[in-house]
Amino acid sequence: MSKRALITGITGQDGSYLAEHLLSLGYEVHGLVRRVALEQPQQRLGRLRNCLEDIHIHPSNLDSYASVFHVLSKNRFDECYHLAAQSFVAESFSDGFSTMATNINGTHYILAALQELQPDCRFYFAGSSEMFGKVRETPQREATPFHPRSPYGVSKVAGFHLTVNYREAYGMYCCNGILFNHESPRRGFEFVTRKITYGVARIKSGLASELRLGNLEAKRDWGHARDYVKAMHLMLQQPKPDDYVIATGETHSVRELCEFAFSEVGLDYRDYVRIDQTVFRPAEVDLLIGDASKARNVLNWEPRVNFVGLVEEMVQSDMKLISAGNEKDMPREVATPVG
Ligand code: NDP
Ligand code: GDR
Repeated sequence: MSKRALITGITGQDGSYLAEHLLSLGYEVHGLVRRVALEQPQQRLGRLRNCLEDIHIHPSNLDSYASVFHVLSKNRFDECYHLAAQSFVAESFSDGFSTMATNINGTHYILAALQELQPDCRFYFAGSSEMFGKVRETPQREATPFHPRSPYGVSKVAGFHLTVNYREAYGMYCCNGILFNHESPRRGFEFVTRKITYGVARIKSGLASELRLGNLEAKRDWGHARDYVKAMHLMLQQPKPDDYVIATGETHSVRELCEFAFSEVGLDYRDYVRIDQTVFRPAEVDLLIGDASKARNVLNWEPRVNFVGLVEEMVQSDMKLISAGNEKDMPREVATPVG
């Protein structure tokens, strides 16, 4: 009998790759999807175009316990990957309340409903390197203390501890992935990697003449989403539940990212990048670099794509997107207003 998995946030970057990965392993894949997405399938289900026919969609909103409870009372799952969240750090400064509500309550609703209805279902929580924030040690590992720097980071620390608490209090199989930044051609346009690679493609194609960015000195450990969803699955296959850092162990600044991305199409970023003070955040996470030794040793997990490969893939994909004139996939403008 094939295993059944539920993915919250299946319409997002990670949800789409995870759905494809689990299908390739023979899973029956179910996803929670907001009703508004079902009403605009072209735009909102676009990342699922490769597998939409093969998955089971349940309309549900994380903001309602009743809606989560309803789905879990009607369907049994072996594994639940809880990926849904307001995931844009900058937006969490603009509206910390809704980020907290979705990210903390949403996680609590899923855990509480699972405990009530199917406590044997294995649970994965999408924790984040943003929990380390103002880092206390470098590189960051599972034992590094948290010091979040945004409402988003605070919400993920709360989700992390809720997950540990359900594991300890009720003996449930609950794992935290502490994933460092991971990107892909399916990344949202508001995140800096995609903003840059799409901006590069627009400039190269003559559709734009500049790219406005904020802090170029921030450093991140960027990996590929396709590699990272495999680690999520591996975490739920172990004899005991645990928490794991997933990272490449390489760090680069936003400036280096610009340098690589522009040079991929033969341009010099200094001719096009303009600094926009409105894009700076009230509190910044300056440096992230992860130590994924535990995942390497216990899960036998290794990232396949490095920074250069990732940037190349994203730039080439955005060049193709623009040359195909695929308007429906494009945002009206690249610049994102952030607090
Ligand atoms: P995305 O922003 O691409 O996807 C977020 C998903 O959450 C979407 O499917 C979205 O649905 C859904 N969602 C948001 N709010 C609600 C709600 N109220 N009810 C139901 N669904 C909701 O994120 P990623 O795929 O990049 O990330 C997946 C998870 O991993 C997130 O929790 C993120 O915080 C975390 N994470 C991501 C990292 C990264 O680098 N990508 C690193 C570490 C952690 P809709 O399409 O309807 O908006
Ligand atoms: P992050 O990703 O905040 O690390 O969260 P993002 O790509 O938004 O920012 C990375 C760094 O780039 C700097 N930056 C800019 N960022 C954006 N978005 N737009 C700009 O114009 C810009 N200019 C500079 C930022 O200040 C920051 O330092 C991502 C999300 O996926 C989270 O959900 C996830 O938990 C973490 O990664 C790990």
